[in-house]
Amino acid sequence: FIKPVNAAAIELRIQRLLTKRQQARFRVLIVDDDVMLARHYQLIIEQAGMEAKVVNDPAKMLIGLQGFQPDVILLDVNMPECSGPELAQIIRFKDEWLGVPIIYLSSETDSQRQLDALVKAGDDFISKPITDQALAVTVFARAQRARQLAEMMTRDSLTGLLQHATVKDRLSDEIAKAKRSKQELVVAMLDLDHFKKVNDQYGHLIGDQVISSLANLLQQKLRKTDVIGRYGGEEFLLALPDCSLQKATDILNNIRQSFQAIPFSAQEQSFSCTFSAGLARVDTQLSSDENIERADQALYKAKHNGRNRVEL
Ligand code: GH3
Ligand code: MG
Ligand code: MG
Ligand code: MG
Repeated sequence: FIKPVNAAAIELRIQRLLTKRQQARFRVLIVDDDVMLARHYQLIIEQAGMEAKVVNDPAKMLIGLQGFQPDVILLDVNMPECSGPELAQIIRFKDEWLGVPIIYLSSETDSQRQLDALVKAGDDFISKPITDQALAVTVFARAQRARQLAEMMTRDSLTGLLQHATVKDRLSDEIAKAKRSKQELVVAMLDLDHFKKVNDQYGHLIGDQVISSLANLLQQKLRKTDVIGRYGGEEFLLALPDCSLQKATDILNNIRQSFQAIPFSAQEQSFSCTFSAGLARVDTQLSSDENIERADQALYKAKHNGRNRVEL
């Protein structure tokens, strides 16, 4: 029943398609009450270089989702206790799973019933028979697209930096890591100085260019392991792992001076811009919000003490 797949060729092609960021293998959750069939799909998916997990009991699907965090769900349509479309509706009910593609895989050939399933919830309908290779490639393409979109959602569109919610999540991750490794972690909050004046004088588009320039500079000057986010309009949140307060102060002062030296031009005038920064050594006993609050207080001090400076 389980026949070998021409998987080596598929896997080779797939691995070449993967970019560096996507190297974590795609995860596929297979929900099918037919144990043998589900196992067969699992083999096809695994042989094509992806990870697969099988859930035979629809009641256990949510646990499967939670633990496995799939990139794609391959869903049977006809199951005794709960139909595929009903399950898909339950999945779609949770924001957390909104972006995960649901592909029905069934021998249902009635197009009206296929349509009904897709209208309820779900993204694709694969009707059998389908070749192993076509199944693997379809699932792979869906997973790849879902990853790209998920990655895009974490980024701020103007600067390409992590957006507000994501940078907060990453800070929490770093705090947990620092707690385990007992390494120093610094959190920093940056805010452009008198930015309202830049907007008022030169317009919002020029203001946006200033924001982008600072974002580029931060990406150039900081390490790959540092976390850089656009926290708000002209505010940036950084997490610098394995870094002392002194080192962080030096780094931020260096960036501050480089930024100040960038010439912007608008309306046949040249102008420069500055930012202020507040730093705090992360206290792993405190929440990420409380740590951000401490960096914010230091930022307030930098503003109060005249701007264009770094304070603790
Ligand atoms: P301070 O030195 O005290 O920070 O003065 P400020 O004028 O920079 O004051 P504040 O930080 O409160 O003001 C932020 C301003 O930044 C308000 C808003 O017009 C502008 N801003 C926020 N987001 C954007 C954006 O995405 N693009 C542009 N061009 N301006 C923005
Ligand atoms: Mg079935
Ligand atoms: Mg501000
Ligand atoms: Mg400001």
